[in-house]
Amino acid sequence: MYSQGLIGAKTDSAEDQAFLDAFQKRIDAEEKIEPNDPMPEGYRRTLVRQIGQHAHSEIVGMLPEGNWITRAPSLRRKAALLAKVQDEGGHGLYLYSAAETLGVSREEMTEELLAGKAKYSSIFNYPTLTWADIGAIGWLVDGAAIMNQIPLCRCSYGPYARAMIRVCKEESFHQRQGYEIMMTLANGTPEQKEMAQDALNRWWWPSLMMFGPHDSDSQHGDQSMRWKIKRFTNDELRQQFVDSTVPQGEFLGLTFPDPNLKWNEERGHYDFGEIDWDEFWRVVKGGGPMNKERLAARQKAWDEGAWVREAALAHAEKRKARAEAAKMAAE
Ligand code: FAQ
Repeated sequence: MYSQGLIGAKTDSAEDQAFLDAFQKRIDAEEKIEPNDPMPEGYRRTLVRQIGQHAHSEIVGMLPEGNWITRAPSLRRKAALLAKVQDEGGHGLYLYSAAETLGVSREEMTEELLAGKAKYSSIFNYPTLTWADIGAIGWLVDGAAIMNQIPLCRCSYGPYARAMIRVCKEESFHQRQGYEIMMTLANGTPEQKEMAQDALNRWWWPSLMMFGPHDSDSQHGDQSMRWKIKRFTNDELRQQFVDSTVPQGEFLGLTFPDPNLKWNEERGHYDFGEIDWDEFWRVVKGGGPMNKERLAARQKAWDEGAWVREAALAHAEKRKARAEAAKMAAE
């Protein structure tokens, strides 16, 4: 049920070795692949899968934080959070548009999500229990998203790479607003500091899971690296994230929930403990604390938006008919 759908997959594509080699040569020469260029079906399918998953993540990712807009502690915090959540909606739309250049519609992608065939990031299946969680999401979840997305600005597929440039700029603002919330709490009353610590305790491991399985278990990793869709492996990005985030947590005076986390002078990196992969796969396969609620919320929004889609279509048809009538009258 949870294998990613391959929308529009062609099974009869005749791709001989010469075609595949010529394509790889373009990739190796760092040429951007554009929508009308010939491309292997596997390349197209990989992009539809990844960009679709990414788009769904942005849209589902609006839900945990949206939960706190009405309860933000000040007008300033509310305005910033509102802007952040709106940005995420915008990111989802750029990404759906980028995927549409590969011949799938947003409607098809949404249907795959609602049918449980398309994935979205595991991180959004955890609940936001306190205001500190909004700080932790900005700091850690957006921080992890940036680490993963900066290299995607150099992805071989032009529309995805270009969409990522603006997305990364906005994610950077999101990360700072989250860190600022954490800083305020960490320097506040003992109760506020405890809230920040509790949020770090709950969000740290799920944030590390955002980077995906170990390289040895990453089904698509090698091929995506060869096609320069991915520029770094899951484990490389996870390590970069740990290395840059731990000093930030130490500056806040907080403790990471990992007794094995320590600087390794020889490697020039932090060592860290093993991720609970059973939990990761359980959440990916629909068994996380909030999976059902998240999909139910998306289903409700889709159902309630049906009249808007119908009205937009009827309006577009009317305009087209009017334009055609005007053209005929002029002839
Ligand atoms: N959750 O072979 P790999 C954000 C799946 S945006 C769920 O290594 P790949 C902004 C994977 O799909 C966050 N599923 O796969 C924001 C595959 O399943 P499939 C989203 C996961 O594609 C912030 C299977 O496991 N970012 O946070 C996860 O080479 C704050 C095997 O994995 C993106 O989507 C997971 N964590 O590498 C919004 C970035 N990890 O498809 C609101 C673009 C793996 O065969 C608030 N995506 N899987 O059925 C990527 O870079 C890649 O797709 C990876 C996975 C790195 C996520």
